[in-house]
Amino acid sequence: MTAQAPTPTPALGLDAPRTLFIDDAFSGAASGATFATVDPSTEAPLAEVARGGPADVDRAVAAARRAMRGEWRDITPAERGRLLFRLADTILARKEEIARIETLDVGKPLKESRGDVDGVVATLRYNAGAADKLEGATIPLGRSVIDFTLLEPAGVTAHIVPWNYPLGMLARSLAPALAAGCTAVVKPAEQSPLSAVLFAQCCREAGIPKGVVNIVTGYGEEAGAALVAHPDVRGITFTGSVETGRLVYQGAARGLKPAVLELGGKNPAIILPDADLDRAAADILDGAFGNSGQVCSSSSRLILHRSIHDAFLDRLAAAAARLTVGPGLDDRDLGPVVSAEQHGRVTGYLAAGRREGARLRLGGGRPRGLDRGYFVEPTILDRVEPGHVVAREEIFGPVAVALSFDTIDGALTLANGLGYGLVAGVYGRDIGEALRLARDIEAGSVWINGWFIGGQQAPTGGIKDSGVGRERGLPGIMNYLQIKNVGIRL
Ligand code: TXE
Repeated sequence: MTAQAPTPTPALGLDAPRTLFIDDAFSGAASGATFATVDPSTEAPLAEVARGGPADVDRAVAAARRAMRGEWRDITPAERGRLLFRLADTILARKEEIARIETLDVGKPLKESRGDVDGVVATLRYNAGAADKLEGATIPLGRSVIDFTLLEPAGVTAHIVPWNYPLGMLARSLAPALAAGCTAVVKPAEQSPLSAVLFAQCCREAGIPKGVVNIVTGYGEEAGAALVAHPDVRGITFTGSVETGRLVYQGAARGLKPAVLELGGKNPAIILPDADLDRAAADILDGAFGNSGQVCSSSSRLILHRSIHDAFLDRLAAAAARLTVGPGLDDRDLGPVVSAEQHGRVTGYLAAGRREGARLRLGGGRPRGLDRGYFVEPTILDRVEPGHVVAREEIFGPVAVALSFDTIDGALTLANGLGYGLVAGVYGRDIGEALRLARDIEAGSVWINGWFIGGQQAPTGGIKDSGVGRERGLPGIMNYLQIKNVGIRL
């Protein structure tokens, strides 16, 4: 990204890059620095954004800390819930505008961005409904003591958000934090900060009290790292790469802060010989190529029984060949990947796959007629061996890799053979077999005969290198609560 002269960002209703939202007011960075976001469909600069740094983070955390002690602390949990419901309604009323910005900034087709906004609304409503149902417990210590627990908000929380679902990931952690009574400082990804600015506008419109939600746009190593290190931040939620996740966790450990980390995956989809191949292919199509494969829980690693290997890939390749690719606003099946850097990363993996001897079953290049923009064809790599780089590393692009197995133990060894452990899928008609695999697969979620099963209610998260902790559902709210025990001797 180049530092250019600040340009107006009329798409956001701003006449200057005042994209920091601190204490209910929009401002530029203390340093005056800005950076440009780029439209991945055209490679043209899209908007100029404030490049927040440590001084801005200090100001945002101070605002969040003041809010923790003010009006926000004193309103009832039911009222907190009502405010979150109102925020959901405000966002829904601006759905088209928000979806359009998300599409311009990330490149995803409009229908996906609209779906993302619906998901944000559902997240806010789920957590809004839970705000006044967070109950402590009474602990039986005998007749001479009354002992109970209080669930108290953790305090100021930091939310470091990735670029694949900018608003979705923001809401996934912010909504439960607010439901729990915390305040927040959000650091959107530098590739896709614009929808967070609209979110801030919605917070204002919905009457979220001053300082409860603060947003600092900027780079990870500057604003993100300052937020992690800030002594007044009492909890961190991070979604992103394993590498950065380790840094964030180290920073959290230095400050003895709890951290929730979601770090992606290389998710195995095991297709058993008796699977319904048509249904499995339809699911995997969506799981591997939706959002151009930039999904932590994508079905990116196909583990196919040798007897149905070709029959399955024929179906998947036929369906994937029909997918249309184009600029996000044209609303085709796939948009570009998010950035030049990500495009380089994905095409680098495709070259590595070819070098290592994988066979290109579909795609592998730039879609015809799209000379500009960070586009990659839907791609299937076949004859991939477990040791290949493309079988081991998260590609995070529209690329599925296919491996073969002969026995259930062989499938399990492949599935569990990597450091990742986010989600896994099993397709087969023998539900006993599928459940045995679900038991033995090392992953935070296992889906049987379906992909992307879940919603606001179902906890999600990784084991091993895929992360620490769970988000969504009631466990997702517990991340933002402290348990205080009170004992009374009678
Ligand atoms: O991630 P980073 P990148 C994976 C995916 C992708 C790769 C790299 O494989 O190809 O990661 O993407 C902030 N302290 N995922 O480089 O660096 C950064 O500003 C604090 C998987 O974009 O992890 C952004 O807001 N924060 C994934 C966020 O971290 C820092 C989603 C994520 O950026 C920081 C995205 C620092 N030192 C990428 N450095 C998923 N799990 O879904 C950066 N950041």
